[in-house]
Amino acid sequence: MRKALISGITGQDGSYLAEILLDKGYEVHGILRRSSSFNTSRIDHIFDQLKLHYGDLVDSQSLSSLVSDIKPDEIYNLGAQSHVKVSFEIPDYTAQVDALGTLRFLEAIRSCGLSETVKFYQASTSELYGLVQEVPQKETTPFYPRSPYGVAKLYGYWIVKNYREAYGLHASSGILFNHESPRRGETFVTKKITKGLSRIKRGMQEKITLGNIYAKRDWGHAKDFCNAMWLILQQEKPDDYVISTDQQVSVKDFINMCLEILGFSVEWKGEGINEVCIDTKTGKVIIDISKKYFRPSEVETLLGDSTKARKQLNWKPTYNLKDLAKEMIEYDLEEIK
Ligand code: NAP
Ligand code: F7E
Repeated sequence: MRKALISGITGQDGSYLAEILLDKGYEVHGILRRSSSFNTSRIDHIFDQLKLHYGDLVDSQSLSSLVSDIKPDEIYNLGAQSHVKVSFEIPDYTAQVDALGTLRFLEAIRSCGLSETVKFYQASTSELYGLVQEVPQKETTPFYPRSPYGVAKLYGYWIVKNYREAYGLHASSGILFNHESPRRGETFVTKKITKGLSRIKRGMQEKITLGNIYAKRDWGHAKDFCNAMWLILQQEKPDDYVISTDQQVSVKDFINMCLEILGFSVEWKGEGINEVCIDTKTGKVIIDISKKYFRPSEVETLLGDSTKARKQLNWKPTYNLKDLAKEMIEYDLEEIK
């Protein structure tokens, strides 16, 4: 039986990837961070089928012990401080986990003498492109990260490439563009919108307050993107791949899509920080803007070109954005009930 070890198994992607690997018959091990309260809600439905171990990406010793005890065939490094805005507030910690955590994992593999047998997947990101140097962005597009998160992930990307070249490790990066799901963390913009608007619809909340609604993203479904992670590690040779839907919309477009799904009739008024969205039935402001949610340096636009993955991995997304938004809203409405 093939064995996989996942860091970040309690996160959005970790939970979908664990399901995919269990379905394929893997023995799935996951790294759990110690928390004062339960942090396994995304994997509770498969909890009994998983082998969970305490560990942390800032703790080299825990990574080495896990790698040497489990001797996994595949390692998926999904653990990260993954919030871009938060990375401006805790840049040192973000670098410790997202940059050096990747190095610690690679060193654990090397020091356990498993360089020739383990396949390593690195959760890389479209945030590497930041202030985009080319449209659309593909594997050869120069990087220009715009946040401590992006810079930390840039180190992760390069150290993976270096260990591949220096030690022959089967180590690959998936450069994934934004991907969402009902399990998305509540402080990311799509979930904040679907959950907030669902609560407003049910009369449980007055309004949501957002930041830059003119930022554009290439949003896909986490399930589709986690399938790509597995495909990347099944390739004979390690390599880096952009994974994206190759379509772009603004945050405001996504809001309007969700408003339509929920049956709101609205009017947008004002500009910049004074822009508001008014529910025309009640006359109430349901969305406003605050500087609080703007970033010190923003990634204004991201659009992927996933031709390489589509050709070499035979991968393509199966969800469109409207189906994704509907699935998120249905989940949120059900949860509110
Ligand atoms: P997420 O929901 O925020 O999950 C992050 C996971 O990392 C959680 O399991 C978290 O544990 C764990 N973690 C945080 N700090 C850790 C540490 N010090 N040691 C060990 N584990 C730690 O993120 P996601 O959306 O699933 O993303 C998965 C990965 O893909 C991340 O590396 C992210 O940066 C990257 N990525 C995400 C996207 C996207 O759009 N979702 C796009 C490109 C790349 P707790 O549950 O205990 O907090
Ligand atoms: O922001 C704007 C915000 O936080 C998207 C992570 O998974 O994807 C994610 O990073 C956009 C930004 O995702 C609010 O300024 C407006 O332009 O949902 P987000 P992100 O920063 O793109 C990448 C690929 C990753 O790798 C990351 O790990 O939406 N925005 N108003 C807002 N964003 C948030 N969070 N909250 C707002 O109120």
